[in-house]
Amino acid sequence: MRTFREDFLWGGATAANQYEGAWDTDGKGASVSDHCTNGSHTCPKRVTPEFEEGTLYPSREATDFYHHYKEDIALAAEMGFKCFRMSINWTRIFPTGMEEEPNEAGLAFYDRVFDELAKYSIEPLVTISHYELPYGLVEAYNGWYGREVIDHFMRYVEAIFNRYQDKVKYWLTFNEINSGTMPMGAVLSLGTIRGFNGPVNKVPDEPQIRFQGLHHQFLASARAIRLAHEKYPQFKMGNMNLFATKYPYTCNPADVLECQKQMRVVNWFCSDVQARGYYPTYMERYFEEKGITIAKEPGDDEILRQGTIDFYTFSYYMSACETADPEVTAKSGGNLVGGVTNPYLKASDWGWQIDPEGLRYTLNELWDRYQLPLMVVENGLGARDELTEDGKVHDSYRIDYLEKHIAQMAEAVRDGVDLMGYTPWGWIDVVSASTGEMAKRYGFVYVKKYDDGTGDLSRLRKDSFYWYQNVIRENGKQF
Ligand code: BGP
Repeated sequence: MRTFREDFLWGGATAANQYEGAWDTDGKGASVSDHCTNGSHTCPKRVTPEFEEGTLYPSREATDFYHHYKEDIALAAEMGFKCFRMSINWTRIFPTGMEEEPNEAGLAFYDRVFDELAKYSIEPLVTISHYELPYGLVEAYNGWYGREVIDHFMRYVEAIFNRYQDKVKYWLTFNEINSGTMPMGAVLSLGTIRGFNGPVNKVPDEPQIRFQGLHHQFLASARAIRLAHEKYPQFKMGNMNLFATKYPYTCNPADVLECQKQMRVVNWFCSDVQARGYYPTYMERYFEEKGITIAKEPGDDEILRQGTIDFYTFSYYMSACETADPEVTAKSGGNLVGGVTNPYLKASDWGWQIDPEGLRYTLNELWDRYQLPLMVVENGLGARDELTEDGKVHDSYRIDYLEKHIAQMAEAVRDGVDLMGYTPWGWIDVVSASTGEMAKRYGFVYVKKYDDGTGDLSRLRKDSFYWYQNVIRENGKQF
């Protein structure tokens, strides 16, 4: 029977905008996330073009990796991490996104981080753009809607590829690129929110603008990959797709077809472009029915064909159902996109339906479709943790969630999937992407930082820390 590879990349995932803090230190500029206020499960976070006095912007301090990187990397090493997923904050390198020359102090920070990781032989896995679009590009071009942003992005990519060519091997171009197929993607990923002031669930939805922006991201991703393949053959280039797995609500063929349609637009479209190098034909009808026209320039198709990925990565937290029946109204939440409630599953406190077997199913589907090495670069349970008086967190619920998902990954490996690694989300507590909360925690390490902005940022090992350390030590043999 197959088992996890000997060189399996066990680790954890973070993103600069939710973790680093130091939002204006050493020349850093503001990104979209620095313009987002805090929120909660019931009260959406807001985007404000001007900073409001007395309002909390949680990404600004976050959990302060900027000043804790040595301590945090030592904790990761103590757990036995082989891999550390992080992102580079574009605005640390190009503060408005439009400068001609990179900011040396920003580049130097990541040198220090990569050198620290190297000390422990931990492989960095770097997301080039993880919800960190410079706000300057929102104002100048309406974010990724402006084709000019591709060239600004490439200047950033050239700077970091050149600088870190001997330190980083694994790169992901855009985090959850398919979030652009969903309304929330306009804020988080595309930045097509010029002048918008208000709660994130009230951003006017303009599919024409979103899908055009996505086309520009495809081109940017493909150009970065082409550059890597031409100039840095040691690099391995991946995508990153939000996988919100969907099942037909019943075996009624109408439900099956509805589910297929949703799977294609939400989950497969971006993956197909990035793995195969061209737009899938099923999108023609979708665009036509929605009145969307993608403006392409000569040469675009060629760029997409030349910039396909070497490995496929995705986030997986939950699944949902789809139905054609308007009478079925029970809806569940999810990672930017939900669906119809599945009566066989239970949900987290934030309404995301927990489905470990869905991960095995998804891995098998992905392997069959692309035959590319796969990596689960986000997975985990956002939960409220209780800190005991003696500084412990007994998070058996988190261990239970992760244990069940790793067991299903092991099944998928036995099914024949080539799985490279696993980096559960927020291995140390970070700010939530969807709600801006600290109360929604994922980590093996607890950070004393709270929703009112207080907390001394000290780090404490949760029960799950020791559990995960053991999983890595055994290379997942217990599954
Ligand atoms: C993904 C993002 C991450 C992360 C995670 C958990 O969509 O890539 O940035 O935040 O979801 O989501 P949340 O923080 O909303 O619970």
